[in-house]
Amino acid sequence: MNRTKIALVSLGIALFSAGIRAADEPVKIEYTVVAVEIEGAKFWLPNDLIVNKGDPIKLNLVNNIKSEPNTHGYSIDEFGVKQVVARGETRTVVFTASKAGLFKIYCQMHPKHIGGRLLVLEK
Ligand SMILES: [Cu+2]
Repeated sequence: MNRTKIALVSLGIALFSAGIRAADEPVKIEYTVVAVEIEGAKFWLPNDLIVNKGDPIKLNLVNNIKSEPNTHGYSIDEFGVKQVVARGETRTVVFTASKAGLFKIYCQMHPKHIGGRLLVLEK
């Protein structure tokens, strides 16, 4: 085998190894969740999120509601999530889904704002 072939085989082994290591690492779950208004009702969409216990979660919260008021909240009490997002802005929330179960997602500022559920599956 010449040096070029040895180098390519080594590179292939290195990439294969990197692939195995990456598969063992926890998957980072990232969702973009958008506040929208549909026929007068305000929603966070998608309203239901599904993750595995232990997953590190990143949520990008976008407020696209054009009507007043111009700020909306996004809360998940069990994971200490409590964010306020102004119209046209994006806020990021990072947390780990450390326990399994079904948890309420809601706007802490407006009880009528339709929230959702976070389903954390036991691995
Ligand atoms: Cu709201």
